[in-house]
Amino acid sequence: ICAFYACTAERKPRINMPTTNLAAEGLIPKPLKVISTNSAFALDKFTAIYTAKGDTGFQEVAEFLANKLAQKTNLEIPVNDESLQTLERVIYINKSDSTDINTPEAYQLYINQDSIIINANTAEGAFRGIQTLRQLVPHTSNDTLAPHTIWPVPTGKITDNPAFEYRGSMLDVARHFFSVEDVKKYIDILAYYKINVLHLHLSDDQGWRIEIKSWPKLTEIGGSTEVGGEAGGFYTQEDYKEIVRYAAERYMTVVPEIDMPGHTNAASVSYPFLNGNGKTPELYEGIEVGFSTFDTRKDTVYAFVDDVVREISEITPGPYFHIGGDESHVTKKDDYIYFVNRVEKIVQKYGKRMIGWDEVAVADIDSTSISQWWASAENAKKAVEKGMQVIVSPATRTYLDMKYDTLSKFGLHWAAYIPVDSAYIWTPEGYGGIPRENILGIEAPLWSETISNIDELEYLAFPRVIGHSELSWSIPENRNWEDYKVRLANQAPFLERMDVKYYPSPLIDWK
Ligand code: TNX
Repeated sequence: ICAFYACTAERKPRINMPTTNLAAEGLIPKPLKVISTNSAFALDKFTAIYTAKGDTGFQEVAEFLANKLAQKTNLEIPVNDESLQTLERVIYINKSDSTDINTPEAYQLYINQDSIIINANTAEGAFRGIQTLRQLVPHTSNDTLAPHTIWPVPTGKITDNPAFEYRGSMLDVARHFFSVEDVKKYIDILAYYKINVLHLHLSDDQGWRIEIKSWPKLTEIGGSTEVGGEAGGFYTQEDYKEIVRYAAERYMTVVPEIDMPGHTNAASVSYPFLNGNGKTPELYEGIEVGFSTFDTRKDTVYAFVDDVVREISEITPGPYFHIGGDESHVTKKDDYIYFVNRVEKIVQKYGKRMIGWDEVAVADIDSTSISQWWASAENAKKAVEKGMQVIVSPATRTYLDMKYDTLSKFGLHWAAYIPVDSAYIWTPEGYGGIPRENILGIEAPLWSETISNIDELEYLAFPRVIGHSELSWSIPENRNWEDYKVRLANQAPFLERMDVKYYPSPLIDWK
């Protein structure tokens, strides 16, 4: 006997939802605006996802969400399944032309009792929005509120938009090589925190890590070792494309860096004509800096640079090419300026915007090029005078290779000890007097002299880079250490489920 009321009740169970507070959820980075409506959406086996049809990327974003929710909950949530007759609980991912959502990464997330609606102008915005939703799904299910398992998601409205368009982390794969799998794991975790740039430091004195078809010895010889003398490694162009593809699936831009004219020992060992310091180069496995340089007055050096920039640019969809330019201590100043001027033109010829470490601002550089401030306030000022955008990466705050404290197992400490609070409590807006409009964003570099595997990488990067994600996404009014600290503690279940070997800083009351 199935009275109408009872059937409905069985098919679409009425669930008495607990009182919730969306605004008190442990979201990182903190969204722009959150309004709580204090009920819950019961994510369960009756939930389906639908997207705008025919809009590029939205279907993929929905499938990404379904996949991640399956990993977390074991639910198999259908995406755009037309055969479902009655919609029980629905997640809509909509393309919206609303002018309230006025940047590509902006989104609105409306969570009601029976539906979740994500509005974005672009699939990229929708992708950022689903990261917020992923964070709102509880780590453990509730088996008592309903006759079946549910994951209650707090109701309310979120309006969100990033403070900075460039939110990055750098990985040094030159001092120690990291496999494609390792890099993918790093990308996947960063994307959860809405980081949208991965800068790969692909060459240095100790290793050349990317296949250049026209100069095969770079990887054959230059890629053969790393710090400490272990066998280095390199990415074939196919490997690199796979990293780029995986990042793009997460709306993350890969910025390739070939560090020049200093930090080039591995290149000069492979092709000794490149060398400008008069020494016969040998493979280098130490951690000194500043001893190598290209011969910046030789045309053949520029033919080489042209090939390298061309081949890498061809497989890099993102708009940037990083030429390094740091610590060229054995390059004469005039030679250095001449080099950066010429290489900037090569980068532009291949359709890319040049990024360089802060030293490049001494050259006659174009306002479209970008300076990455790591050490010198004077160089940063020069960049601003030239009308350049600046990426803020102060070594004392953002260097992920700095030790947390004297007890840290890995890391250096030439710039500072950087405990988790010190990495977070500073203001990138107007940092060092740079006008806000000149700041493109923030990047946290992870140099790898002292780390040689993914566990060690994760120990240094996490949890600090999570704080950098908030500094680059959330506005200053929404940032507060005491509040952040609690939200960070709540990341432990996610990090553990993802098998991230984060440093359990004693400053945080981990859950
Ligand atoms: C300085 S930061 C460097 C790197 C080192 C790092 C170690 C920068 C542009 N150059 O070559 O790996 O310090 O912390």
